[in-house]
Amino acid sequence: MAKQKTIITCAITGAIHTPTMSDALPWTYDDIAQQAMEAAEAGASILHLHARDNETGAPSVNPDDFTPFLGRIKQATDAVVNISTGGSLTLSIQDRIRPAATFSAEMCSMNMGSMNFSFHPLAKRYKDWKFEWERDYVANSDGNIFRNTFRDIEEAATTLAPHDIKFEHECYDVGHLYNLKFCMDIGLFKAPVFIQFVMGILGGIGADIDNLVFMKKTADKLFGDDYRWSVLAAGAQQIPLAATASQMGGNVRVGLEDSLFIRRGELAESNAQQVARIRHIVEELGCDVATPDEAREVLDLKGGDKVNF
Ligand code: KMH
Ligand code: ZN
Repeated sequence: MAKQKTIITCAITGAIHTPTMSDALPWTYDDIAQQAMEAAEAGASILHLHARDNETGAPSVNPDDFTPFLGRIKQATDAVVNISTGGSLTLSIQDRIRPAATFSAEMCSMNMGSMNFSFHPLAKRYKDWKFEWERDYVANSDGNIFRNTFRDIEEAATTLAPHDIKFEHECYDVGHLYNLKFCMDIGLFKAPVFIQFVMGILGGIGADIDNLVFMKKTADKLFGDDYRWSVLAAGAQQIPLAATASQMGGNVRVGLEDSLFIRRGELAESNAQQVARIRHIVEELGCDVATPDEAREVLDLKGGDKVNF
């Protein structure tokens, strides 16, 4: 059997948990479009996208804040567009799924459990904030629940079902894999699912190799070999764990949404720089990187001509 190619997802802009503490983080329509195109050029076959209000810089789930960059990305690249349904910690699931439904994207995220998704330690690290709202949003995240109840997941799944969108099932801990299995058993999602092991978020599982192996073994136990997977490690372990995942037969996600750095202590210049770095490592380690059409085939996507933008 031919060796599976590595799919690189790039998550372009921080919205839920990455304050704008680097000038490289794109948040305007133009910069999101530009960096997404460059990331695709560098080898990302999937672009995971959030939007920001272009006046306040706040995370936005208003489809009008997606329109200005979605069309440009589609015209300039054949990358798969994956729209976030995470939105922001404080929004309802009904609001959060609106962009994915409006644009009937090929993919969207699906967060598989509720958690105290917290990044409040950052409030002590920074003094000057790009946007004033970020100070309180970050500091108060220790008291915030990122709500993804079974009822929320069911609502998202049933609302989005007619759109034939492939989900990136974001699992932040081992229990979320069991949540996914339960949801599959009651018919909400069909195999083969695409699972993103999300590691290194405070409130979820830590980003280390033992935990990655445990997540993978648990997923093997629950889903057999009828699933695809990828790793997103937030922060310093982003590139090291992605490299490890590629050697374990998994796919990788990088991007400034999850880490502002290219290596320890050095801010990344762009999303494309992170994509180029992981691509180089993966190829040096003997894996080939998937093109967008190869990613479409592996993940059984509906195709870029069936989206609504
Ligand atoms: N940045 C990830 C840790 C979403 O967009 O639905 C969380 C995320 C969630 O990507
Ligand atoms: Zn996201």
